[in-house]
Amino acid sequence: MNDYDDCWLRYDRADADRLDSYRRLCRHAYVAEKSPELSAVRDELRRAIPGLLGEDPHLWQHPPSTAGGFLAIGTPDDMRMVADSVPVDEVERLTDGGFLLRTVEWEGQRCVVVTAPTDRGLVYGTFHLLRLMSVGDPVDDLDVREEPTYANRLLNQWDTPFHRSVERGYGGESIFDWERLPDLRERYEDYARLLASVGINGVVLNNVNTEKPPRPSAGEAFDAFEGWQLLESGRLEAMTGLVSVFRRYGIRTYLSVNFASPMLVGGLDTADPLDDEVREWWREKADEVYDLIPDFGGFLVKADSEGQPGPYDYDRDHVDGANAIAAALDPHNGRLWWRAFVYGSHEDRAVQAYDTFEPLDGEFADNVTVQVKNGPIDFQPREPVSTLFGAMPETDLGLEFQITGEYTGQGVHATYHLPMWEEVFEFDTHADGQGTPVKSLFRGDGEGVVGVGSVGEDDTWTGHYLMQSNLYAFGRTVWDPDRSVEEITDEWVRQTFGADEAVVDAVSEILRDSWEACIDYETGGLGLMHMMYNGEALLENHYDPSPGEWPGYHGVTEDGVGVDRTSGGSGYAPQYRDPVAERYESVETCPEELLLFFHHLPWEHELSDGTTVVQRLYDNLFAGVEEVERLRDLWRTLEGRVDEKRYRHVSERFDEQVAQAKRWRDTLAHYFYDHAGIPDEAGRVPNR
Ligand code: GCV
Repeated sequence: MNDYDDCWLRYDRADADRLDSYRRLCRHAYVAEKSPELSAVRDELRRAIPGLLGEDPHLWQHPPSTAGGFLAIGTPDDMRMVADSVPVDEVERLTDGGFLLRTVEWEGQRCVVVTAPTDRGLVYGTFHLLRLMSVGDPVDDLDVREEPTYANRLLNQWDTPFHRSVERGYGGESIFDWERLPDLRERYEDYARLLASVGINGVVLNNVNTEKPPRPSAGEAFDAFEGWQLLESGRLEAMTGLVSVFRRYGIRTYLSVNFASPMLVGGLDTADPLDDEVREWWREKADEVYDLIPDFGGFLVKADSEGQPGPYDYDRDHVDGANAIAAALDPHNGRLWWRAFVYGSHEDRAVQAYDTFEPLDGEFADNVTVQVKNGPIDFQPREPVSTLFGAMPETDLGLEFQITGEYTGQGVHATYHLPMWEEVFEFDTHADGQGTPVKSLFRGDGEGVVGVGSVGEDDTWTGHYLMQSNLYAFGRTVWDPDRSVEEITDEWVRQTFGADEAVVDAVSEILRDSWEACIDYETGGLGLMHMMYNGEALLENHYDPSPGEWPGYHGVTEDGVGVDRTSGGSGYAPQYRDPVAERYESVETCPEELLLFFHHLPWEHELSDGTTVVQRLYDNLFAGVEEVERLRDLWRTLEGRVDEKRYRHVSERFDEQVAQAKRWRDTLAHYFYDHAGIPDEAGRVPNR
């Protein structure tokens, strides 16, 4: 028994009404044996069946003839019984990861068949079946056909090897004990299970920040192990066991690498991407990696951003930089993920990514994916979507979401990101005419969706029991962005907390309403953002309110609030296609929830319902706190219905969240009042 939580893979006893049928169909399992993935499937049945059915599974190496019913898991090639009972051509047409679940008659027995064209698909199909039983769905008449929407569904760990820390991680230290590799921990496998159970098929093991500036001068040693060192030969060898753990669950491994690796790891005196020796160094390094890890996914690079080196150091552009590394990966079918999160000369950072990358469309090598954050700033509680989506038709793009709650209350506040991700997915980019939502993009073989991870060594994994939901929801929505928020949330709650309808309703409501509450108390709404503490003293914590620090992000002055990002301002709005650009350009048509992101307006500007901007900001701040109090009270109704440990943990965090939300409300309300000089009509903002 581990101390840490099982999250949604609890496999508690199935509902009594279903138990007979589950036992009849799934207690006996005939599972193909040929691959590591199938041994993971068998292990999962050994874990799940005793819990769900209250009986040990009986695992067979041939179809049992007297069981009366059984579960069969294998490809049609693996098992004649499967080939005889499902339409093989339908299975073969499924994309990698896709699977079928069917309840069939076979030689007088009723059987559940899990089949797929690949072993990875069998892993997903097995987890799908176990999920159905965990939420109490019937399995005696199954006809399920599933395929992942995006080819690449990646997790980006921001785990920093030195000190085992996780940048912006609130679930404790990194679970990866780099110094002790090749020794493995059981936790690696449990993490791989969690990821595979929601369809993640790639993991970048280390932080995109692979170097901690400043670099020591020549002759001086680095004082700590840094991420770039994972490319050293000994480190790569030590990593192969960890890679196998993920491989068993159909997950490919990737590494974040430093652009200056030829110097740092290779001892060259340049990392110029057009230098022959540098290119040769990357080639040899890629060959070495693939010798050790033949199914290695590729590299991820953060270049020319926040102190990380990049092509600009050599007067080269991002195409030069990316293509040099991609060329080394290409013979091995490896992929380079190259982040668009770059800084530059613009006063308004929002315009930077598009200005830098859009002109380079069509120039990146075929095995480069440009990875773009969902919004133009930095994972704020609400941002408009990035203008790059749909703007680079000749380039493979990846969409980057943040699972961890860097700006949404971290490990303390219950802020569910799925409604935000749904808003992003549904946004119509008009890239290919009306009806080109974000979710319709990223469908190429080299494209996909990426989530910045949230787990750590804490017993809860994510630092907050309720925030395990973000990891779950990320995988499920990226598997199928058409699945509704309600459906995904309901699945998660039932697997995590059981079938008590009062619990299901309350937890679902808490999650559903939490994001809007956070926007209200952390920003006042209307598209304001980035008022978080960013100073050195608290390690740029991005948690406490500090609106005076970065006025450029919210544009608060004595005459008004908001940032002019129209064509007369920083020029961000015109980066969208029409009619989106036109909609944002005008104060009249700009949606209120983003109004101050695009426009600097007088404090007394009237909104559509006649309320002034400043009054709406006050109202939202107070409403946000009231909402969190309501959600806390809703959680309190669950005392005695949820186990004591999780009940108390969440209750304590809610108390802290309410206190912190009040701190935000009061700080921002005073800040607005100090600049606007206009009192709250309801008299709630006292003079200081
Ligand atoms: C990994 C923000 C975060 C940084 C993060 C960076 C990035 O600036 O605060 O911690 O660095 O984004 O996405 O690269």
